[in-house]
Formats: sequence, C-alpha cells, structure tokens
Amino acid sequence: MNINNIRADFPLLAQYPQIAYLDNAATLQKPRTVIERETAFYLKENANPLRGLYTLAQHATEAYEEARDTVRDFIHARSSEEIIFTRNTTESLNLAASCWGSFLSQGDEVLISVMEHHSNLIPWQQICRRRGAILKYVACDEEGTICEEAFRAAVTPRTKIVAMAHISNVLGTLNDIKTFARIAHQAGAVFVCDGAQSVPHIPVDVQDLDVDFLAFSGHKMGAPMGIGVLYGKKELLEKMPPFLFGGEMIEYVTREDATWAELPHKFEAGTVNAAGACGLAEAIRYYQSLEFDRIVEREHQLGVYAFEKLSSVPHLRILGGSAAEKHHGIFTFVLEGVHPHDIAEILSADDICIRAGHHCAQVLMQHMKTPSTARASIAFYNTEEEILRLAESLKTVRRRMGYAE
Ligand code: C6P
Repeated sequence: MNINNIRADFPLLAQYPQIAYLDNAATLQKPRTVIERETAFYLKENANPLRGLYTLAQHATEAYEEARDTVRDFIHARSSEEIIFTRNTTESLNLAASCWGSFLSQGDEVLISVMEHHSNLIPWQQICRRRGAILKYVACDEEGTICEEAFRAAVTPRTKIVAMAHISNVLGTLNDIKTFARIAHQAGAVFVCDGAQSVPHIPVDVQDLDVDFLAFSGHKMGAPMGIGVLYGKKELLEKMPPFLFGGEMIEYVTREDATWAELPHKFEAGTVNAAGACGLAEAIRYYQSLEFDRIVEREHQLGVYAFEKLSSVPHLRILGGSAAEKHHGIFTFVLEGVHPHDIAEILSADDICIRAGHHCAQVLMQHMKTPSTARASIAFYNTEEEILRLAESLKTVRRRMGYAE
C-alpha cells in the first residue's frame, strides 16, 4: 500500500496538508472517484429513477439498481431485494424499529447493550413505549467486552428483538455478533446489527453472521452524506408493514386503500438519492481497488502504533480494552484534570481533528461514570506521523491548561 498515492486520491487531504484528520468514525473523507461519480450522475444521467419510460430515466434507474447490486455483493446478501436504500444508519434503524417493532406486544422484551449509539437506542425506547414492551440492557465489562454469559443471561423467552452495534463508536469493541445472533435466534428473537462502524473497516458477510437486519451509512466509508443501507432478510421485509407512505412504494391505490410495491421499493417512498447510491457503489469499488484485506491490515498497524503512542502520554487513560486489538482504530480517552472539549480545542489549534463529548452514547457514559471523553479514530489513509503529532500535542495539553506538567 503506497500511502502517498492513497492520500492523493482524497482531494480534501491534499487541500489541507497541514491537517491531521483523526475523526474518521464520525465521517470518512471522500475519494475523488466518488465525488466524480456523484457529479457524473447529475451531469449525464439525471432523471427521476424508477418512474420515467424515456431513455434518460431508464439510465438513471439502471445506475441506481446497479448500485444496489454492488451493495448486495459487498455485504454478501442473497438478493438485491434485501437492500433498502435509506439516508443513513439512523434512518435504517428507525425503519427496523418502527416496522418490525410494530409486532411487539405488551410485556415483550427488546434487548440492546449499554454501548449503543443513540440511533440504536432511542428508536427502541420509543417503540417499546408505544407497544408496552420492555427495553432491557446487557452491560459490558471494564474492557468494553460483552461476555457470552452476560448475554445469555439477558435473553429470555420474552425477548423478541436484539439490537447491537457490531463495533462500538466509543470503545471500538468488536461484538461477537455471530454468537449473539445464534443465541437470539434460539430464543425466537430477530437480530438487528448496527454496522455503522464495522462495514467500513472489516469485511461483513450478512449470511455468515446470520443477522436479520444490518444498518450502515455510506458517508463513513467515503460515500456521499445522505445515503445509507438497511439490509433485511427477504422473508422479514415481506412480512413487515412499510415505513413511509407515498410515491413509488405502492402497487395500487383506491380512495379507501392501497397495496404495496414489491421489495425493495415498498420501503423506498418518494424520490430516492440515486446520485448518492451511485457514489456509495463507487466507494465500494474504491475499497475493492485497494483490497479490503490490505485496508484492514493497514488500519490494524496504525491502531497498534496509536495505542502505543497514546499509552505513553502522561495522565492519559484510554477507555475500554487494554490491548490495541480491542479498539479497531477507535481510541476514546480522558486526560486528568482537562475537559475533553478543551483537549479538542487545543488540538485543533495544532491542526489535529478529534471528537469530544458523549459521542451520542450517553447511556455508555453513565455506565462508565464519565460524562464525556475525547476520541481519536483512524482510517487507512492516516500516517504514523499524524499519530505521533497527536501524541506529542496531547503531551502539551495539561501545560497549556496551566498545570505544572
Ligand atoms: N456515529 C460518531 O462520531 P448516522 O449519523 O446515521 O450516519 O450514524 C449513526 C450511528 C449509528 N451507530 C453507530 C455505531 C455510529 O457510530 C453512528 C454515527 C458518529 O461516532 C456520529 S455521532
């Protein structure tokens, strides 16, 4: 992997060579090919897909459906009917919660973990409240691990849905989704996986994991903002009611009633983000051109380096796993005596971009008894030099805040 060539593929990185962008869990920078593909849709293919019978509209439809096939192939779904385009992970999870959650009855249980992003928590809170169901949480230990025994103990005959992040956006923990999905299925529950942080960083095979739903966002893997995916097993998608109602999701409408379009269109009401879908397909092709295994290997190397360098910063404590391997490129930390917002602002003055706050995971913050933290998250295009700059800058933060050392 030639890192200079890779960085040259990202116009923003070339535009600001002084910036160390270490907020990749929030959103990835965009390769030129993706930006060009999205633009090309508007320059050469723009018409409302799935409607027009004229040639231009057919091209738009073809481009959109090809993008769906590319996503299907990437996550190893059985059929393109199982790929629903949404705006982002948040919308995908709301769709799953609102539609499959509509089958919940009084006293049924939904099980999630304490490390869920609000997007995989609040939709379940809301649907449980509406259906009279009970929302239960499985905890993680100090290492950020959800152990199998704790998970087994939390699943009961009343558990109807389990929803869990594949990789935590705060701790970087990789949850054992395959095992947890098997246990959930044995109890008769469906398994919803939040793949926002996993799909861009590790190969994900929905058939191998045997999850019922998988949600992810394009923008975290170099695609444009505003395009996301909900994978769902066909038999479940067929059973559930639509999410939004309106154009393109119907089969036949009378004054009193309507019937629904075939999958996947039943869940894609209104004009779709076809240019975004084409951009997502291009992002997938970009990953494939680099070879995903090499991306994983590169991010692993950088992660080991980052863990070592951050661990050498005095007064800094990394939350979660005590080994680099447990973090999957996500390092959340606190610096004794310094508010995380101050850390982020001081680092910003050094042209280093990290995130600070509760990371949309307040239940996890409560569980860890830490109101907020700072977080650096890496991607394959980062360099050892950027990570070194992060560590060196962090070493100066306490002094710049007025501490003796
Ligand atoms: N986490 C972060 O900085 P959207 O915003 O819909 O694309 O993704 C929501 C989401 C859901 N689940 C997980 C595990 C996530 O990490 C995110 C997004 C970003 O951590 C923005 S808050």
